[in-house]
Amino acid sequence: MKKQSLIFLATLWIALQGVAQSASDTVLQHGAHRIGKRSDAAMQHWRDSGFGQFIHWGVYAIAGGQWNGKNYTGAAEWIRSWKEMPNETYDSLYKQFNPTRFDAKQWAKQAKAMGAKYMIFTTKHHDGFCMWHSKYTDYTVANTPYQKDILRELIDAYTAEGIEVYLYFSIIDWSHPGYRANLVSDNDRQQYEIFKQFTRNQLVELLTNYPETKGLWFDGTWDKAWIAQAAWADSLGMELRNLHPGLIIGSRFRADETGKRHVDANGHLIDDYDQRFERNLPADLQETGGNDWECVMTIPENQWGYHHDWSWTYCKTPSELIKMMIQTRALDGNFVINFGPDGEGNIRKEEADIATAVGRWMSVNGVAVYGVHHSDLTKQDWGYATQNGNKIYLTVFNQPVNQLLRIQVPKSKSAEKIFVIRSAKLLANGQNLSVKGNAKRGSYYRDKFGYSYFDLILPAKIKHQSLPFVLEIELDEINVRDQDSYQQALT
Ligand code: 2OX
Repeated sequence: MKKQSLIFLATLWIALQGVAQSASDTVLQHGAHRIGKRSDAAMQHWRDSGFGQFIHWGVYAIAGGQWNGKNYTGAAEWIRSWKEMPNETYDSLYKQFNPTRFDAKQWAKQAKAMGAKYMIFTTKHHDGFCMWHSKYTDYTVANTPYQKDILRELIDAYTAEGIEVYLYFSIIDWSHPGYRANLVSDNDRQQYEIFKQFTRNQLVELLTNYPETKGLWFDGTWDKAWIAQAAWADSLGMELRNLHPGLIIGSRFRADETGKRHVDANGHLIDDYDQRFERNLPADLQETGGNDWECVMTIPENQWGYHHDWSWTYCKTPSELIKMMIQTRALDGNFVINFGPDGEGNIRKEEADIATAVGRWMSVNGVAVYGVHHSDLTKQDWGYATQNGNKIYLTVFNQPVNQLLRIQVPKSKSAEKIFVIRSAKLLANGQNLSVKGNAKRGSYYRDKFGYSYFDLILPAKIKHQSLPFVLEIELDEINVRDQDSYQQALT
């Protein structure tokens, strides 16, 4: 291309950008600093990882959602806020924190076997208790009977298994004297400045002492006091990113200067991925806004930290979790399952069993989860489709009553062409499946909306499986003018 044309195109591009921004957008200093997805290798790696593990562990695990023989049905990691439990009692729990059963290597092996590619760990939850040796407070694991640096043990063990570590960090800190939810007096504002400096120091400390960190997962950022810190939080984010190139930060960290969270006043996602899908999934791609996003999911209804008793709460099955994971991947998000180890360092049997079941499924069907994105297929009743290059993965939750699985193929852009299923393979055993009504061999079926369908013939033994199965298919686009037996079935 000639130099002039390049300059012309570049000028046009800049002009169009200018129009797009000036026509309707508010001028923001502290909104999104990028429109659209990050395109660097670190972010692509996050995207390809697809599946992670969350671990909520802190002194709340000792209480386990119970106090004085009473059961707390709120989230167990919030028990300090429960009116029956005195704060002083909670704030002394760390003196008993001695998880002698904790085995970081075993947790990491279990996570690896489950298929997790990354792990998010609660370095500090709302109570302010630090699971690392922070020099900025005494309220850390260093001052418990256990003493050892839990974050260091976990990073070493998970890194050894090839699992990347992200740090959960709560801005809410009930242990810091300067922390406020709301700033109403001059004293509040002075105290909050001390708290902000403390927060900044801890974050710099984490990235400096744990350089293996891939990203920061912020929480507890919904208070008025924090929302009002748009400029300061923005500059802190930049400082952290400069300190740690490639760092991944979700949309929950900071608000813009108009107080908008997650998406700024112009509707653009703040920072790297949408963190709003907590125990919640988008229904379709439109709802994701085309952004990167992540769903973090609990196994019980709403328990993140360890709760002694799960008998009263509805728990998800491996099948439900796998379905959510595939729905997530089919809509270009990452899926994360939470674990809440107990005060001794045990991962409860219910969670271990889920890790085993999900891992067994992933060892066969992981190609449908890792490195994939949404597919070219429309949403269909049998399940969800993901895609990697030319390979489309059909994860089938709703099995047909007969042996025929009807697949709607994408429409060709050309009226003379259609897509056909060239090959189909059952991942569980590598068996190739035949396609009924293959247009290459003759007639095919097309509905009044212009969609074509092909029936895959399933093996008889696939019926009545407890977990979904995955088919890997490839499509061909063929010219139908040459097909002498073209038949249009209007239905
Ligand atoms: C939301 C609105 C009001 C009060 C509390 C919440 N909240 C806090 N919801 N979830 C949380 C924390 N985020 C999860 C990832 C857990 O850490 C949970 O404690």
